[in-house]
Amino acid sequence: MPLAHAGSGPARSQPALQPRAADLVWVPAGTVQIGDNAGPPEERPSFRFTSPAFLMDRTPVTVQQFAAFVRDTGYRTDAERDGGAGVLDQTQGAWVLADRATWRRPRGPGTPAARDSHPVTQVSWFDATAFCRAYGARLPTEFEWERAARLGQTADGHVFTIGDPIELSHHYRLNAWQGVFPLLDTGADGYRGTSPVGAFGTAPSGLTDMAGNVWEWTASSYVPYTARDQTPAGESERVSRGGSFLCSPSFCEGYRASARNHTSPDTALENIGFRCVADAAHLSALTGHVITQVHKDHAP
Ligand SMILES: [Ca+2]
Repeated sequence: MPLAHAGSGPARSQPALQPRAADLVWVPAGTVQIGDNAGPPEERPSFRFTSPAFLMDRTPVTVQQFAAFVRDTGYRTDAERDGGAGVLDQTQGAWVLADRATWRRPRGPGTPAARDSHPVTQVSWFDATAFCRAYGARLPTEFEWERAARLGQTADGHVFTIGDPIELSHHYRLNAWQGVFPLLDTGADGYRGTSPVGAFGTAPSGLTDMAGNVWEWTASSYVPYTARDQTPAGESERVSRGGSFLCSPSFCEGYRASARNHTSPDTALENIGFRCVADAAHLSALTGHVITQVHKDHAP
C-alpha cells in the first residue's frame, strides 16, 4: 500500500512510494525540562514541557532510505538544484561552498560517496520536511526531540550536560571530534566523519545517535526561550539538535540534550541530517513501518 497521499508534495504525479523500511520507537507521554539554566543564553531560561506520546525513527534517516525516496519520487534536493553545499574547510575552520557536493557525495566530486548505513547529510530543512511528509510523517519539534533525548542519549542512558566527558574508560560514547579543532580530527572514536547509525549503541529508549554523528533538523523555527510565545518571522532559521562529528568538546558541546543549533532552512551542510516522527494517533498512515514499543511506562 503506497504511503503517499493527496497533497504529499514530491510524491504527486510520481511513481507510488514503496513503504519505508524504518523502525519506529514509541516515545511515551511525559513532562520534562527543556533548556538548561547553566547553558548558553539560547538555552535559558529552562522550562517544563509536557509531550503527548509520539513515534520517532529509531535512527537518523540513512543514505539508503533517502536513496529509496529519491528513486521512488525523482526528488531533487536543494543542494542538487543549487549546485553545491556546505563543508567545513579544516585548514581555515570556516564553512565553504563545495561545488556539486550533494547527499550522494557530501564533500563533492572526487571525495568518497556517502555510505548506505550512515545518516544522510547535505539535505536542507525543506528536503527533510519533504521526505517525512512523503511517508505520512513529519519532523519533530525541538521540544519533542529534547524530550526523547532526555530518555537517555547513550547506551547507558546518560543525558549530556555541560562538562560531561565523552570518553569513559577509553570508550567513546558518541561520534564527535577529537584532537585540535579544526585542524586535526584524530578519529579516536573510530570515525572522522559520519558513522553508521547505531554504531555507538542503543539508548534505553530504543533510539540511537541521539548525541553526536549529525545534527538533526527539527520542525521548529528558532526563537529565544525568552520570546517563545512570539511568532517567528516567516523566513526564520530552523533549529537542529544533537551535535555532530564536528563537535569538539573544547569548543562545542552540541551533543548535550539541551543544545540548540540554528541555520536557514535552505542550508545543506555535511553535518546535518534528520529523523522523522509521527503522532501516535496516525499509526494507520504508517503501514510498512516496524513499530517498536519500548519503555512505554518510562517515568522521566
Ligand atoms: Ca569522530
